[in-house]
Amino acid sequence: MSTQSNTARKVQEKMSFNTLLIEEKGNVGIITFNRPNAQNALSNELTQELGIALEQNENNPHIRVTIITGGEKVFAAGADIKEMADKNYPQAYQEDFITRTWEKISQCRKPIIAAVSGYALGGGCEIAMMCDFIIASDSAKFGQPEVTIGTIPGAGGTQRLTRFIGKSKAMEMCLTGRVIDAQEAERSGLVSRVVPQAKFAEEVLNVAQKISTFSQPSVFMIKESVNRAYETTLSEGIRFERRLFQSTFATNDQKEGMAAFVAKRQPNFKDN
Ligand code: DAK
Repeated sequence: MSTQSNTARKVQEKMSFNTLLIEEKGNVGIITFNRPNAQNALSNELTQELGIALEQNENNPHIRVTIITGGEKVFAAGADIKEMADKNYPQAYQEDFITRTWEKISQCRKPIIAAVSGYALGGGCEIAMMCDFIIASDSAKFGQPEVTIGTIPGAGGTQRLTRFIGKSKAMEMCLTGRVIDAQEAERSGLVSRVVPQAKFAEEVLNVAQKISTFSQPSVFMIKESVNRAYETTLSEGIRFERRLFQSTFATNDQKEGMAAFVAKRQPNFKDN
């Protein structure tokens, strides 16, 4: 595709969202929350647009990895409190309050990296945890402060956080609303690593670009297999992993990858 039509496509995509910025860098799609006056609060419009943007990336053969970020200052300060403040229970229950629009991230097959700078609170922390892994800048802060506004985490905060950092710390964070910094998040296993702010965007892009160079069947299988670890017993998970591992020997990319290693050259994966 020509550079001119690429640019036209990007402009068109940018114009179609009110609450997100959309970019493509190589094979990486970058989705940036864009509600600077509301600490990127996750309004219904934003989560709907996020679902659409992710679906576009899933369907776009040029995009192999997505980065979700809030930019340098804040990832997201949670669901939009002003929007939900007056909701009553029958409404919340009948409309299955904001559940559908939040599901998309965990349904994507292509890898999604959360790049967190600044606050990731409440639904912001929950969205980051729905991604495949979190890279934090040294300014990142994570918390589940819902208890301080008379409610509880509603998009996996009590469940994913507990699996990631263990019961004691998750319980303390959810019961007190205590916010942890990037270093504590890394020590606890919530984030894969912490990168200085000055190098943050570049480093996250490098990680995404690296993943984008690998055979897509292998990448999808790894993602499916790691996620299976959260949903099944160890013996079932090991059996699942072994079957996927064996199935890679039916791909040309396994032949190519191993032949390239033996020949001391770079592999040329074709996703088949
Ligand atoms: N919602 C709406 N507006 C928000 C907001 C939020 N979560 N966070 C900040 N803002 C707005 C502020 O009201 C303020 O607006 P104006 O007054 O200028 O109109 C503007 O953003 C700037 O914020 P601050 O003046 O407060 O900025 P500070 O730097 O002083 O403080 C802060 C930054 C992030 C520490 C603070 O804004 C803060 O504590 N925000 C609220 C954090 C919070 O409680 N978050 C949890 C929200 S509950 C579910 C899915 C998700 C959820 C539930 C269910 N389902 C799928 C079922 C999630 C629930 C939540 O996240």
